[in-house]
Amino acid sequence: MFDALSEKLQATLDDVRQRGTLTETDINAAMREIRLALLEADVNFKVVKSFTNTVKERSLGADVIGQLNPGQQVVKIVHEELVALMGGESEGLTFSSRPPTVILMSGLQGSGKTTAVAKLARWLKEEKGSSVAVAACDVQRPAAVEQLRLVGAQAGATVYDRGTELSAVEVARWALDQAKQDGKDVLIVDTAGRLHVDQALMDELVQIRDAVRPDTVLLTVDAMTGQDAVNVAEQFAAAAGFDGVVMSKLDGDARGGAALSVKAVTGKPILFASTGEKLPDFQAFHPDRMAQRILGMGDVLSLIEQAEKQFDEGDAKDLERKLRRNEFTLEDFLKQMKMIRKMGPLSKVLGMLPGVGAQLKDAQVDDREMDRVEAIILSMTPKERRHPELIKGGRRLRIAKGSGTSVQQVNQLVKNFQQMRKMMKQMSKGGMKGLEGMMGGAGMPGGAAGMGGGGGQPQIGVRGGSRAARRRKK
Ligand SMILES: Nc1nc2c(ncn2[C@@H]2O[C@H](COP(=O)(O)OP(=O)(O)OP(=O)(O)O)[C@@H](O)[C@H]2O)c(=O)[nH]1
Ligand SMILES: [Mg+2]
Repeated sequence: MFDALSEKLQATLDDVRQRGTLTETDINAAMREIRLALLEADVNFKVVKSFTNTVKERSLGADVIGQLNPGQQVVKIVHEELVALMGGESEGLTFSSRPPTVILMSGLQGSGKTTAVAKLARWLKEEKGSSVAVAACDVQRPAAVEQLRLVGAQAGATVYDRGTELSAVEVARWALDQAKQDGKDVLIVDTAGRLHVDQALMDELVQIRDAVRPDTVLLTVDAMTGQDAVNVAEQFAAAAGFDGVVMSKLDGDARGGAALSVKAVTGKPILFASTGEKLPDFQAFHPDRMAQRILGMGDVLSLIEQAEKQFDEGDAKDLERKLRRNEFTLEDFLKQMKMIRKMGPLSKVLGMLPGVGAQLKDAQVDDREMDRVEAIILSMTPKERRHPELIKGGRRLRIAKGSGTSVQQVNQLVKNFQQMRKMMKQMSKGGMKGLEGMMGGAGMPGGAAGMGGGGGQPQIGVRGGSRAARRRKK
């Protein structure tokens, strides 16, 4: 899914990202590429136009924020707009405060409704621990009832069916009573499809809706039908209404046009993605994760975002100045370490840096080591943090006791810090940036700029860091 689109967008954005500066001409060229890629992915042409216009406007007007270069900002904007295009923050299902929560499934014939009913039942059971019943309200064909009996049972749901003896509305009403009696958390109502959106279909849907008053009406659309799926959704929105989309058969859809257009055209988000014939092939749809997958940048984007949140430019400048003047103290070090830790466990932060993931396999990252370093520094007086050379004899013992460590560990930290400070001073001449330097990796010469680990090598609790650094230099 999205393979071709993904490839093209990535090529365009990689190119943009490499540039230090971006002219309006560069941006125009990039937008042309993006427009073509989206059109080839079968995205609705109006949607494409408005998408590229927004991205262009925002890119031209972007402020220079924090650590991002213009190219990175464009990547960020494209990502944000892709997320918005697919629905932004998805609200998910609405659950009733008085169970059962009722979900009504609608859609054209063969779109994947019955399959989606069973998959959703399973999903609710597994993810939310709900007790789920499904109602067989497709009474057009006996086979449809039989199909739901089968897949509903496989999904672990109670199946309410009356064969084809009653009308769809009657079955729906009866099933709701049953669900109440049985104390079910959720009732999902399967309905009949038609070849086309017609009045009879809409009338029946509206009648069932009025009978069971669903908390959420879902529309299943077949992603493989591309823009047809979007047109169908538009017709349903106008005629019967719905709250969210189940995009089915995404596994058979190489282009992704329907998934990218449906929210913009109907105003309703995709809530679930169905990606195969088996019951577990079903996921809640997360626009942000999907956008990341399309852009193929893994976690680089979330790193950009988090770095932006945690590091303000003023702090970075301040740090650089301190390093240059050799005024960097253990207090600053603690501050830096805390900033990094706010971004998540160290192993995760390092793993998010491009190219570092693989190296992490042999570099063990130990967050406990950082806990220890933090405890030691916190046990020092402010004066000691500014002048670590004072830490001798009795002071060492006091700090070790206060932090629950040993005198040797305190010694080691002070020694490593002094070594590091020397090294950082040298590096700062080559354009030191707060994050990179403290991470002891990611392209910094020397690699290990931290402390706490054993041996003579200063480390920030990253064992095997020197080996990784050697490999990086190759
Ligand atoms: N590959 C793939 N096949 C799917 C998916 N969802 C449904 N199908 C298949 O699509 C066909 C139709 O699915 P149904 O669930 O019966 O569709 P329906 O909308 O209930 O059809 P009617 O009841 O006839 O209106 C079945 O063969 C399903 O196995 C999916 O996500 N991926
Ligand atoms: Mg069906």
